[in-house]
Amino acid sequence: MRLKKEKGIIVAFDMEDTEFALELARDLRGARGNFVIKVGRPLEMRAGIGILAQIKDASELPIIYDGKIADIPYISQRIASSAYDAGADAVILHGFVGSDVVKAVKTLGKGDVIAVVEMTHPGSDEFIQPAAERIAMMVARTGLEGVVLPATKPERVKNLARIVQRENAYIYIIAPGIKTQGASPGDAIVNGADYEVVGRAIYNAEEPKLAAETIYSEVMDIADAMRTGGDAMKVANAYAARIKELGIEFDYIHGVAYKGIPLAALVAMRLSEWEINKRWGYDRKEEKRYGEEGAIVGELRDGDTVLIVDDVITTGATKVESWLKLASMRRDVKSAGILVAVDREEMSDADKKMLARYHLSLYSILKITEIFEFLHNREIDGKVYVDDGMMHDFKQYFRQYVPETQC
Ligand code: O7M
Repeated sequence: MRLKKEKGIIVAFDMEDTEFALELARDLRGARGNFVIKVGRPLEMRAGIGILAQIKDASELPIIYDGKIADIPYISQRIASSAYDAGADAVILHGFVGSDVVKAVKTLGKGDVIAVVEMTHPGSDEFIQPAAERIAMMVARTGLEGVVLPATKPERVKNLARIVQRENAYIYIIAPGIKTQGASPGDAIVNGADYEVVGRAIYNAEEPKLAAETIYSEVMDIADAMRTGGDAMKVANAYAARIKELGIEFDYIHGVAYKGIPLAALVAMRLSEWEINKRWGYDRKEEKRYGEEGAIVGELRDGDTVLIVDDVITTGATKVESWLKLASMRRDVKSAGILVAVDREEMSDADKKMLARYHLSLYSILKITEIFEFLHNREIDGKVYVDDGMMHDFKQYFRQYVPETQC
């Protein structure tokens, strides 16, 4: 079972009680959300490597063996091989040990290989951080499936994610340090990570399954809202209705990779049912290999007015990047603005000025505060998703992280 490049939570199984580990594995099998289990050395040392298969059977989830392998190529390969044979779908090794070790484990071809690029603890800044950019480049070029970046240092996640994804658009990024080490759920995902790793905040919680589900739900994801064809239609409908309601005029609708890609297609289809028949396209992530003409998929023409669609907006940086690419491809391209499902209301004045500079008007279907206010103490399918505690945390987050002018 390979890990997919999608948003989710990796639950760190660092507890030492085997029975409890198996109980949580069984609980996670039916939990709401996209979960993966990472087995660390504390549990493996207590229970033996056989615990991997037991947890896999109990949870039916992908299993990562986090041995943080850091030995010579021959030994690293043997450790990884034993872990795969015991049921691991992926293994974690240290990138700093060098490309020969990384290649040796990769050539086993037995499962995903994930390398630690930079770590969450302060000591990581002493020796690892100065080399992290080079480590990132090396592991991405070696064709590994995943990298570990520190959620506790969001700027580092952003920079390093850019480096690895420039080399390899399909690599997934996992980021530990959530809650107990100080990062908030979503901090790393907003900055380009795919999975966030959570250990103590789940396995030390009074109700670990509930804690896992709650943390998952804090990580907003439109993909979740579009899980089935019917749900995707509802989402497309909401976008299309908003376009009509606002009277946005455009010739071409562009989806920002990745979430904007299905959105552009679905919204264009939905609008065509209302006789609004427009061209649509999306970013090609591996553009460099194809040159300027291959930077997008879709037919953009000189003089087009472009509407950009995406799932959420945080700083707007990726939208500006997308717009500049489109504007440089054809003559006289004009902007009809950006439409997102959710405005996280986290844009600073500088971010807003940046959008204004390129005449990129921002439209959203919902604002994050509206969502929380709507869900607050409201029961949906027998469950209250935002109770007083979560509302309090949200307000605190908002006060702490959202630029002053927004509050
Ligand atoms: O949520 P916690 O703090 O209880 O656990 C964090 C987990 O992430 C734990 O399993 C650590 O080994 C791991 N981790 C870090 O905390 N920091 C890092 O820099 C790297 C990792 C990690 O997962 O590396 C693979």
